[in-house]
Amino acid sequence: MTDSNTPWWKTATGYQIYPRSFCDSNGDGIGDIPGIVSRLDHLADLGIGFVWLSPVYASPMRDNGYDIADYYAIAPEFGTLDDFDALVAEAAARQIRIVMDLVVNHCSSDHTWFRKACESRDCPEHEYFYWRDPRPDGSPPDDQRACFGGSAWHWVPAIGRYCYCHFGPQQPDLNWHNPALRTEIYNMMNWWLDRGIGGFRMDVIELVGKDIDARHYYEGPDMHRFIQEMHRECLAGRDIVTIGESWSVTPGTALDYCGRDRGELNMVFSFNHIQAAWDPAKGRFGPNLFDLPTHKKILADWQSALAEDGWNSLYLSNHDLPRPVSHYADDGVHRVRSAKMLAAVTYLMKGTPFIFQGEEIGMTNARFERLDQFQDIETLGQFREVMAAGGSVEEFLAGANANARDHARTPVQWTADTWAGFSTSEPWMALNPNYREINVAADRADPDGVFAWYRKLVRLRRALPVVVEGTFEMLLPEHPSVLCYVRTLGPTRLLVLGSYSADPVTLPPAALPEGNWDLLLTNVGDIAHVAIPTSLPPFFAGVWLDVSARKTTPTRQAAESALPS
Ligand code: TEU
Ligand code: CA
Repeated sequence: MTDSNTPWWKTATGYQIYPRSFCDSNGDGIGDIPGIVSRLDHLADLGIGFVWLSPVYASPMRDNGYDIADYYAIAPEFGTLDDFDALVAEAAARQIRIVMDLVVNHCSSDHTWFRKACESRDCPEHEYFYWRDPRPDGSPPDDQRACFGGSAWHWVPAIGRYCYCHFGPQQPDLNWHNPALRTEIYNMMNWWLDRGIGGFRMDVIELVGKDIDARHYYEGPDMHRFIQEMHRECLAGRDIVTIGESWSVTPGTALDYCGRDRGELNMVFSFNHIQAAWDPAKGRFGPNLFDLPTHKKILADWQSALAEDGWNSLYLSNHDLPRPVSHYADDGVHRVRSAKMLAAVTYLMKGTPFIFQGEEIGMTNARFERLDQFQDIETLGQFREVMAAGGSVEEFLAGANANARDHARTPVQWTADTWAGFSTSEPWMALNPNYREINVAADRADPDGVFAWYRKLVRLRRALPVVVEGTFEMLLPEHPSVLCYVRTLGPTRLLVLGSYSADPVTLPPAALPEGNWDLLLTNVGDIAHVAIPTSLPPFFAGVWLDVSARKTTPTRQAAESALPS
């Protein structure tokens, strides 16, 4: 076991819940908080230590909760504050913390602050937002585009000015340069932290320090100053975890956010490995350009950058991303093997794993044939942009089918029953038709299923200090279809190998390090205690322990205790 000085969030595994699509308890077709409570035993069985709960605050749901209208209220469709407190208590009874999503770069245009701001230039709330006068011809101050399409400048006739909206026209950016606004945010954060939550995932925290006149949005000049102030006012001294989402952070800037002496955050969610597979011009709606050597280089750079300070988050999936088996491997004949391989190579690196709901049973992308099947504000907004620029529907649909955020938001498939056990009525979003074959009940009934494999990985993390504390060395960096690395802690070495190929792969015998390698886990049959094969079946994965360490440390026994038969 790791020593007592290791923070809980380094040995724990996280699990992201997108509440709208997780589990519906009252038959309205929308996931809710009591639905989450009803599934906590599933999470406890998986062995996770905390939940990242996507927003449950009051919201008009134009961006499914990432547009908050009241930071102190629970959206009625998700439940009540009492339901939320019950979730925190029931989760704690299972040693699971609830980490909330903090969305404070912007709020909803339905928020009282914005309503007041649009009534008068003189009220204090007016300066909670970024306003600029129109150009002489009445047009927006500049040509900045919004993430979800259209101009980033939203005209408010009653005020005769434009308001800055980085994402959607009903998501006005909060003016973090206003100390009164920051005080409102800190008071709200402390109110939730005092309710016993386990921390915050911070939505696009990279944007809070923006200088809009200089058009410097990402990692702006005041971002670190604000995060450090937030740390002093809200985070310091609390036994919590904080993870900042940043689409611009790099290995070169990561320690500025999460270095141990920075007084800022514990981790960042970076997207270098995600955007490397995106078309530079078309972004997520272009073709999938995934390339394993590029992917490995990025992962290795992040492991190296945070080897001695800071801490990595490890993930392939979240509510904004396609399902990993479909995006990186095979969601057909080798789906189960692919799900296991991707999890092993991703979650045994140095850092904290984040499992996204449904990933633990190998859920796949849906098949959207028509545009009207998409519901995400970004998909629909970017479709309008692409069409206005003369793009083709077919091309956009192909890109959206590969990479739209909607894939992650189809309801979790609990059973093969009507509505997949997600609800007793038609869900808000169509189920993936494969729920009859791919569902929690069926997968958990299989001792060799995806869930059983994830469960073993989570336990391995807790049982073997080398997983949490060991160094990381990427092997075969240039190999086109094999990801292989070794973790080392004193005499203990763990070797992890995965093949991304749909065809058998033969490794040169000298490719792998010397060692008395004893097989701990494999996704192909039960090849117990076999040395590392040089001929790898499609989407093969294996985890080995160097048993020459056995004589000196109880690693093997610890591993076996974590890997129930
Ligand atoms: O996402 C940040 C974000 O910028 C992504 O939406 C990204 O820009 C886009 O998908 C690129 O194609 C966060 C949340 O995770 C997302 O769900 C919200 O919609 C967004 O912020 C606004 O709060
Ligand atoms: Ca419901």
